Amino acid sequence: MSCLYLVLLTLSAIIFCETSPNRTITFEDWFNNLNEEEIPSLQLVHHGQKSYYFEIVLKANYYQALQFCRYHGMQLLSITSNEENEFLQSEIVKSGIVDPALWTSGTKMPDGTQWIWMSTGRPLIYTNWGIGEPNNAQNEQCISVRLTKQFFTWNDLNCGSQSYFICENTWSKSCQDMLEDIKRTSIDQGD
Ligand SMILES: [Ca+2]
Repeated sequence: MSCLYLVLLTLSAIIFCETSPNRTITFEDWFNNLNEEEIPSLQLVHHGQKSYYFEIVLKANYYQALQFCRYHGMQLLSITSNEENEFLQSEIVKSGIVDPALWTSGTKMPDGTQWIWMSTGRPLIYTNWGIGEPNNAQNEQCISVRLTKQFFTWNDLNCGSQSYFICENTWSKSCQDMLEDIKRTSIDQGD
């Protein structure tokens, strides 16, 4: 995705501030109603050098979640630090989504043993598995995150499970500077 496109996407999100519809839609609903001439902008949350999109209406399996994120020029989530993990936890707390799992791009599908982030191809360094996880309870090769009343932890799940998910974009430094300029200008103009 080009830097210009990222900036335009962000501008669209700032200007239109779309909110999620108050209904659950299926992945098939979404896919069957795609309009290639008018790809909707997503409401992004910016943090550090990443932007995130929290999909908490549409449920999808792991592969469909990958597809959705790529359709919007994004990647399915990767988590590389405790600081990032804590930010994601705080955002999910704000969203009020307690209990449902959300897909990340974490998986061991390539060789069945090594956990990687599919979005970057890199192995997991930082982890935040729940107690007893990963347990491969039901042929579980994909990683979800989940907020319970007490904990925000990772769990391996069957990749065919239906879950919400989080997409991400990683910004270059120059893009980040442009984004900060746009936000400052937007605030100065009282938008
Ligand atoms: Ca598990």
